Amino acid sequence: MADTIAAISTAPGEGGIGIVRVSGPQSEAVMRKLMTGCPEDIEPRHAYFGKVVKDSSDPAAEVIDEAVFLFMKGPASYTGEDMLEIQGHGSNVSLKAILSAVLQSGLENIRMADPGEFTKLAFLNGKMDLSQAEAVIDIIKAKSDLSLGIAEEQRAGRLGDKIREIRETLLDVLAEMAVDIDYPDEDYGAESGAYSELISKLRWVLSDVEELLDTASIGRIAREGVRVVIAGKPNAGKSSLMNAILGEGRVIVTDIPGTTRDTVEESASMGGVPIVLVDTAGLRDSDDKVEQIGIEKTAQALAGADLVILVLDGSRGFDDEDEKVLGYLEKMSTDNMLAVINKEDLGSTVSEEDVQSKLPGIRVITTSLVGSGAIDAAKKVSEAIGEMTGLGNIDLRESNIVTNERHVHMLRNAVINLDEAIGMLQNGEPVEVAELSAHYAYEDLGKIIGEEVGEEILDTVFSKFCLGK
Ligand SMILES: Nc1nc2c(ncn2[C@@H]2O[C@H](COP(=O)(O)OP(=O)(O)OP(=O)(O)O)[C@@H](O)[C@H]2O)c(=O)[nH]1
Ligand SMILES: [Mg+2]
Repeated sequence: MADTIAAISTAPGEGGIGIVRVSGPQSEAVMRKLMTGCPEDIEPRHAYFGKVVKDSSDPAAEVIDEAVFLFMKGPASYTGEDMLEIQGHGSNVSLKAILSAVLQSGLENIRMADPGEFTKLAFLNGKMDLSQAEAVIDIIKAKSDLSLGIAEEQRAGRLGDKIREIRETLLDVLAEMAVDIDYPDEDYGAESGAYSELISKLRWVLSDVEELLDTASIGRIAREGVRVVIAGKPNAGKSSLMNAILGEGRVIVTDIPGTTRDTVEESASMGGVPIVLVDTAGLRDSDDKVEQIGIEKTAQALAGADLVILVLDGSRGFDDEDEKVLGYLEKMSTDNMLAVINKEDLGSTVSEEDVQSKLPGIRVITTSLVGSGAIDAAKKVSEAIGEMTGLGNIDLRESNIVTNERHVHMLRNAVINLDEAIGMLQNGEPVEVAELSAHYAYEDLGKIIGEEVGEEILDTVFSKFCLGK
């Protein structure tokens, strides 16, 4: 008999409800054993309310909890096997007690589930392909609307469908190559121009793969967030802006120039786009050792920035310190910069035109970060950043976005192998060799959806899951 596995599927901690999940042939028997007054005929997908005990045949059995018992008959379940959900109170203690009652029920072949094992079963039982199973982790771990939206598309099978479509085309090309290998005297061969047809078909496949690969940069942002670094001279209001965007007093703000000495990172979401916001030490020449190190860190943060918010003190005018700051931004395109002329409430001596004459093409906004101005400023900055990333209004239904590092790796391998195959045909090398490379590409793509994958890949993928999923 196949194993029956069990785990607590809800997050640890206190919750309204908590769920113990069971999958495998003994699921129904577990329900009979643990539920008092369990009906003779258990109707699948029907919610039964009852007491949870270790052994329902013992009238004196101690009650562990009251719960809803939900039995699902395979294959119409998440894993494809018979499944049982025991939905009790969200208490760590009672859930652990229910789980151990399941594990110690005396029924055969029951054990704790491994992390991700429910989803692994779903994959192995053909309920979803590997890219869909991986999307399940992404959904659980999503930190923004964008990453959730992409993961949801992938879970629905969008990426898998595209990969299957590309593979089908490639399979046709492989078949044509095989004909050429089997019947070399036929009307094929370099002279007849048949190679050029094979080449153009392989190029077509290649461009499809490359198109997917091109989305990986958006995928990275969805996964890691856009790195937005706030920079400027001391006292301009960088930390005040950071706090305004986060809506809390996260970093220290004082009127002493050089308050912020270290870079401070926080995750945020702007217009649905995941952001990693970095506050930095003000840039200036300093004799203070700690401040110098801080400034060095600012320079590093700028080097790794996707976008920079340059904060200027409008009340002080554009001075030598600002010029110094510009020096640090020299190598960066103004497309990736937002200038914020701050302290509008004190009257501004810096105009939008002044800034644009120094940094042609830069987007400029004016803010006041004191009092209620902070909310308005945060909104303005968020909107600008959302627009600059171009991700705020991305149409997920129109795009197939690759977020997963493993998928990116496989797509890159496929590109290399397709390139190789094309090159060989162009050089008039035997079709056999080119076919081999094209076949490797076919396998690379298959690995994305879980075909041609070994245990090792599966283990790596599913070990990233939490217990109970
Ligand atoms: N009047 C006015 N004061 C502001 C505004 N924004 C910030 N300040 C004040 O300016 C001073 C410096 O603000 P911070 O946010 O600490 O400036 P910073 O750029 O982080 O400074 P360093 O960390 O020293 O580089 C504080 O006293 C703030 O209250 C503003 O819009 N108007
Ligand atoms: Mg600061």
